[in-house]
Amino acid sequence: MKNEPFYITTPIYYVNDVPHLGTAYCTIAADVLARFERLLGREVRFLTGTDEHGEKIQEAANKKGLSAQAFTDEISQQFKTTWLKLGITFDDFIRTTEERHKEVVQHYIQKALQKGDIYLGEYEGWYCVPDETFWTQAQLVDEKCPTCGRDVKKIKEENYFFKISRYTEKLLQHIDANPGFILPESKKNEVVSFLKEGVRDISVSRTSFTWGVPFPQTDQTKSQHVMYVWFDALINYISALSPLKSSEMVNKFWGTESQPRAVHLIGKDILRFHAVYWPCLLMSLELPLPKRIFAHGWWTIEGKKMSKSLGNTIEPLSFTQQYGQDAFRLFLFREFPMGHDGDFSLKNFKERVNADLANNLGNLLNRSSGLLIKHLEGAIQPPTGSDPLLTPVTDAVIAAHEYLYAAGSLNDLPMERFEFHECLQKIFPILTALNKFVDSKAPWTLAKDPTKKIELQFVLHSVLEGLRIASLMLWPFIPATSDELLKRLGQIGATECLNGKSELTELTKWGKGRPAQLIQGQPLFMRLE
Ligand code: ME8
Repeated sequence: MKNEPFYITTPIYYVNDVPHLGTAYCTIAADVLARFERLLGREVRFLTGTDEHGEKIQEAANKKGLSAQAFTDEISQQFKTTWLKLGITFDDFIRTTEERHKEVVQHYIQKALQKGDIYLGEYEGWYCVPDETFWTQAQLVDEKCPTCGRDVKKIKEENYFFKISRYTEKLLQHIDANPGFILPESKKNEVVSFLKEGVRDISVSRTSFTWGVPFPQTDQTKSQHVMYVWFDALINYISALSPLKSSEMVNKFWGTESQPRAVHLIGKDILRFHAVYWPCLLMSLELPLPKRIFAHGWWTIEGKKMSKSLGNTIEPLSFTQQYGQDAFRLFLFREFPMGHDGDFSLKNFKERVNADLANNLGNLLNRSSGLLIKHLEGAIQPPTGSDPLLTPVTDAVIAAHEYLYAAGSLNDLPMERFEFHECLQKIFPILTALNKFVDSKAPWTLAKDPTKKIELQFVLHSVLEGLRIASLMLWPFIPATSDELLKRLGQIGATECLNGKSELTELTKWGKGRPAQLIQGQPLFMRLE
């Protein structure tokens, strides 16, 4: 619904690494959804940021011979700059080392302590530093971390523990009552079985290092505890809404129990933290749960696990400088559904860009605008007339429109369920049908016969009308291309929807184009060899 607040978050990224394909994928996906919602007229808040505390970051800083603060300042800036250069439209960038975050973490922990949900104990077991995760002996696989396969270390230290079991039954009920809470379905099932097995109380503080948010001191301990990095990190989703200053942002973007607003997009590796620990902590704090947690799959590169040591990571900035941002953005969601794992290969990337963008979109624009300039003085009009050969085009427009903007309940569109792949599969048939229409009508032949001028007009105006609609629908995925195309066609573009002057769902119907003068330009996409 128009004007409704919408809150989308990415994970906050650890600063021991720089932006790569995996983090770019998640951030771009959140950007696509943020743009889609803004285009619909909603008031969007899009949060991303960096996760800067914990043992792993302290070790990484030591290795570089920098103070943890200097180290995190440097890498956090790198994330922010990369996202800005990639055209990511985040509204806020939170760093866990910021005062505004730390004070909220301490406030909430104090609250959970007062509630009696936190107690002092001793942890003895295994710890995976790269994943910042506690494991029991029985959970290890071949003595290694069961999720990342790396070495674990034995630790024994005083920790505060969170009585998570107090909330797991309530969480199971919530999951059951809210089918879209954890998506995709397969991930929901994983969470449910994990919960049903019974969850052990979890450490929420550490004592063997100091790089973290200081844990509120209690009478029971003399040691200085710092927050366990995951409990510090998860709170970012609310601390960024300044809950201690006023309840305005929290009410608006976090929402209420009956109208939750927050949508957390995460990778499948961090599902348990988001879908189990975080909701239980929120229940303890008596705060509403998020509306949705969506776990996306993992990318491999040319069939291999992406890793720094293999040197096969994709650096998003240099890749997009070479191949273009829109091509990259489209490819990420065009190949496979977001809940699946997928492989990034240059060959597939080039084939996809050539088929979808150079041929289907770019070449169609070139062909039709060339003829329009040559034979009709570049004059664009909404198409008048009819032809059964056009029906597959208008049918494809109706089908895409239905699916994108009206399917499901109004408040839960396929894009909001991260069905980006499926949405693209509804939009691209418009372009395929248009290309077929052009081929069968052969406007280059019509142009040779002066008695066929009306038909020629109808064909070219129809093609440009179809291109107008498809590019508006594609704007969240390929914003620069869409802006350029609509500018050349002299049509209302995203800006008018964003500033509330036009209604996207009206504008994307057949026949809503306006008379204009075509502006010719360079091909939008060159074929990649
Ligand atoms: O986990 N394909 O941060 P992070 C797809 N700080 N996604 C990938 C990927 C790949 N090959 N590699 C990594 C953290 N990712 C915590 C989050 S949130 C409160 C704290 C994704 O920098 C991964 O799935 O290790 C995860 O969602 C994200 O990158 C951040 O990972």
